[in-house]
Amino acid sequence: PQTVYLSDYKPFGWHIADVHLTVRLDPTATRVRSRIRFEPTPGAEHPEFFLHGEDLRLISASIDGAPVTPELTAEGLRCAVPEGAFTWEAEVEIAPAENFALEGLYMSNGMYCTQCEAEGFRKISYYPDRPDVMATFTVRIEGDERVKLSNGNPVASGEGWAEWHDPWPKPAYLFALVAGDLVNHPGSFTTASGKEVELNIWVRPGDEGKCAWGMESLIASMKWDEEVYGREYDLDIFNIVAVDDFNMGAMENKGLNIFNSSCVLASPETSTDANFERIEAIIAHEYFHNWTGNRITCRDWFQLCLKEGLTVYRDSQFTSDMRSAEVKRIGDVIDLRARQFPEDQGPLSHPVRPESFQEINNFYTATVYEKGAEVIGMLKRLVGDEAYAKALDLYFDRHDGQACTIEDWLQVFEDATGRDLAQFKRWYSQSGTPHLKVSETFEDGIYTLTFTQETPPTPGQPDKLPQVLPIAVGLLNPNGDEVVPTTVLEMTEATQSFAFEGLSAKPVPSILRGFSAPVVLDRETSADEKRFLLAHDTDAFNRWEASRDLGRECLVDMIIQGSEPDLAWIDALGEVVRDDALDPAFRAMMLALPTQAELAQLLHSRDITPDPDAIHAASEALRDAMAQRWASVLPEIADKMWVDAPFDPGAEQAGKRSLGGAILALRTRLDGGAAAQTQFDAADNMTLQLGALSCLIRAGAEDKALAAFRKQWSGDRLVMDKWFALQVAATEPANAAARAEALTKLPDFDWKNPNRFRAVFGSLAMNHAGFHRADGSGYRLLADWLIKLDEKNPQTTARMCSVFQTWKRYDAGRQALMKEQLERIAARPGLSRDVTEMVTRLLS
Ligand code: HT7
Ligand code: ZN
Repeated sequence: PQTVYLSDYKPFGWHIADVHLTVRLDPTATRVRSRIRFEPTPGAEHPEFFLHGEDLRLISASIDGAPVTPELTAEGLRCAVPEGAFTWEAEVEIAPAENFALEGLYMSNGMYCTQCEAEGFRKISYYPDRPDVMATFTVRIEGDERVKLSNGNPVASGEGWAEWHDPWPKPAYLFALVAGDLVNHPGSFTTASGKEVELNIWVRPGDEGKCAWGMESLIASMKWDEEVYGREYDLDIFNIVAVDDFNMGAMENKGLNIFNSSCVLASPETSTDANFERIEAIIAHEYFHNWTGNRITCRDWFQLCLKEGLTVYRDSQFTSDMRSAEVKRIGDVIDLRARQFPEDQGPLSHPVRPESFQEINNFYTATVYEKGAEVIGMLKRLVGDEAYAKALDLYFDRHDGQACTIEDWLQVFEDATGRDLAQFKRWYSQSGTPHLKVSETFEDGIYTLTFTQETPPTPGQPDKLPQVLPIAVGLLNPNGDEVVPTTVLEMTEATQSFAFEGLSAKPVPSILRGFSAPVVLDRETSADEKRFLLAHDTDAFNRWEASRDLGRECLVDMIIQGSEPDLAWIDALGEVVRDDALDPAFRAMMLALPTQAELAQLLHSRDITPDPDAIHAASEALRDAMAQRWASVLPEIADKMWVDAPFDPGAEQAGKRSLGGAILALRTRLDGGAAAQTQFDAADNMTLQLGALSCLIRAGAEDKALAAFRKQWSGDRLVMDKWFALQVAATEPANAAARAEALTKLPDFDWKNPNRFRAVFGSLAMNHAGFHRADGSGYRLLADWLIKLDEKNPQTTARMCSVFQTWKRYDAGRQALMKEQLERIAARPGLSRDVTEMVTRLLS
C-alpha cells in the first residue's frame, strides 16, 4: 500500500461553489447523480484533474453538458478539463445492501445510512474527497422510505422525494444521508439570540422510549456551548439518528449526527449509569464538533487532532461541569493510562499529529484523541483560563469557514498571549510518553525540587528533545496543612530545579496535581509518605493517586515476592471508603484496583516479565483480603448506598450505585453470591441488575441468573450485547476463550454487527489472564475471527488488531504465540489495506 506524507500536502487547484446531488435509493442499484461547478483557484497549480472514487460503477460523465470518457483507476478518475470554470456532471451506481464495511452508503436493518469520515464519500460519488475542499450541498433524495434526511435545512418534499440544503460550506466527510421508516422523538431549543431550532432523535419503531436522555443531553450541550464558549447553533434543525450497525461511537455530520444506537438509546431498565454518562458525553462531543470540526475543519487528515483533541477536551470540560470534576479527571487518567500509554510505549506509537499513514482510519487513536486533549489541557494550564478564552475567541473569529492546521491553532495562542510556543509544539510531533524523575533537598528553609525528563525512543524517533511540562505542585507541612497551594512549575529543560523559600520544616510535596501533564512520574517515595498524602492531600487526584500507588506497590510485592497484602494500606483506604463526607463516586474510584494490564505494563517498565496468571492471582488475593478486612462494615456501607427514590441518571444517584456495586463485589467474596442474588432478583434498573450478574459470574453462581437475564432481554439487542460481553469479561481466565468460542456458536452472535463482535472479542482481550492463556487459545481464537471479519469490515478488524500491541512485553512463549498469529493474519491473501498496515506496524 501507498504511504501518504504530511510533507507532500498540496492544495486542490479548484474551488467548488455548490454541489448538487440526486440520490435514487435502491438496495442493490442506488443511482447518485452529481452536478458540481469547479472554478480554478487563482494562482494555484492545476496539475491533472483527479476525483476520488471507489467501488463505483460509472454510468455517465459530462463537462459543460458534453459527454466525456475519464480514465478510471481503483482510486478514482482522471479527466482532461477546460482551463477556466466548468460544470462537471456524473452518474454512478452503488449497492448499499452489499456494503458491510459500513463506510459510504450502506444499509442497517433496512434503513439507508452513510458514514463518510474519513474517506467514505468517495464510495458514494466521484469527488475531491479531502477535507480542505469545502462546499455547500443541495441534496435530493428519491425513494419510498417514509423519512429522508440529509445535512442542513429541509427545503422541499413531495411524494417519494425530499430536498435538503446545507448553507454552510463543508468537506465531503461531513456529508450524510439517512432514509428509512423511522420515528422521531422531538424537542426544541431556543438559542441565545432567540432562534428556534427543531430537534429530533430518529430511531427504529420500538425504540422511542429510549430517547429522552439523549434529548436532555443534547439540550444541555447546546446551552453549555453558548455559556462556556459563546457558540450558537447555526441551522433551523438538528437531527440525530440511531443506527445499529456502526463502526465507531457516533459521527458529527453537519446537522445530521449519526449515532451507534448504543451511544444514544437509554432507559433505566436497559442502560447502566455508565451508559447514561457515556451517552451524555458522546452527544456533547458530536454536538461540540459543530464548531470545532465543522465550522473550522482540518486542512488534511494529519491535522485530525485539531478537531478531535479539542473536542475531547471540550466534552471533558462539559462532563466535569455536569458531574464531579475530580471524578471525571480520575476516570480520564485511568483511561489514558489504559489505552494511550500502551499505544505510546509500543510498536503503534505515533505523534499526536502523525506525519505519514497508509490508512487514515488507523489513526483515530487514543493518541490523537486523548493525548490530543491532554495537550490542550496543558496549554490552558500554561496560559491561564482567561488567555485560553481569549485565544479560543480569536480562533473562532479568525478561522470560521476554514480548513486549518496545528500551526494556525498555535498561532492563535501566540497572538493572544505573546508567548513563543515553538517548544510546546513538540507535543504534536514527538511521540512517546515522557518519564519524569524527581529529587528533593531541604536546606535553610529552602525546599528544592529537581526534575529530570526523558522520553524513551519510539518507532522512527530514536532521539527525543525536552518537552514543555506544566507540573502542578502543592506542599504540605508535616501536620498535614497545605503551606504552598497548587503552583504550576513550567519545566522546559531536560533537568531543572525549582526552589520554595521560607519554609519552617521540610514539606511533603504533592507533585503533578490533577495529572497536569501526560507523563510517567518515577518518584520513589516511602509508603508512609503516600499514606500521609492519602490522608491529607487537598488535591483529590493526588489523594487517589497516593492510594493507587500503594495498591500498585502492594500488588507488585505480592506478584514478585509472594508478600502478604499491605494491611496498613487496606486500613487507610478503609477510612476513606467509610468517610460519608466524601462523594460516593470518589470513594468507588478509590476502591478500584489497578487493572491487570496496567500491572503488566508497570512490571515491564521495571524490566520484569509480567506473568498474567500471577498478576491475576495477586489481584484476586488482594480483593479477598480487602473483603475480609472490611467484612464487618460492608453491609452498613451497602445500606447507606441504597437509593430509595425513582431512578435518576445524574451524578448523585449514580455515585451511590457505583460505590454500592463495588461493595457488593467485595461482599460476594464472603457470601458466595447471596447478596448479589438478592439484588439481581429485586433489581429494577440495569445498573443493579448487571452489577449483580457480574458478581454472580465471578462467584461461579451464574447459571440461573444468566438464563433469566437472557429470557428477559432476548428482544433487546443492546442489552444482549451486555449479556455476551459480561460472560467473557467476568469469567475465570481458564474459561474465557472457550466461553467466547461457545458464544460465537449461538444464533444471535451476529458477527457482522460491530457491537456484537466487540462484545465478545473486545471482552476477551479485556480478560487479561484469559486472553493471555499460556496455551495461546485466546490469541488463536481472536486471529481466526479477525481474518474472517476483515473480508467484510476492515475498519473494525484493524482497530481490534491493536489488542496485540503489547505482545513484546510478555515471556518468550507468549511472544512466539502472538507473533505466530500476527504473521498468520499478515500472510492472508487479499488482506485489507487497513489490517496490512496494522500488522506490519505491530510486527516491526
Ligand atoms: N469524527 C468521528 C470519527 C470517525 C468515525 C465515526 C464513526 C464511524 C467511523 C468513523 N471514522 C472516523 C467521530 C468523532 O470523533 O466524533
Ligand atoms: Zn470527535
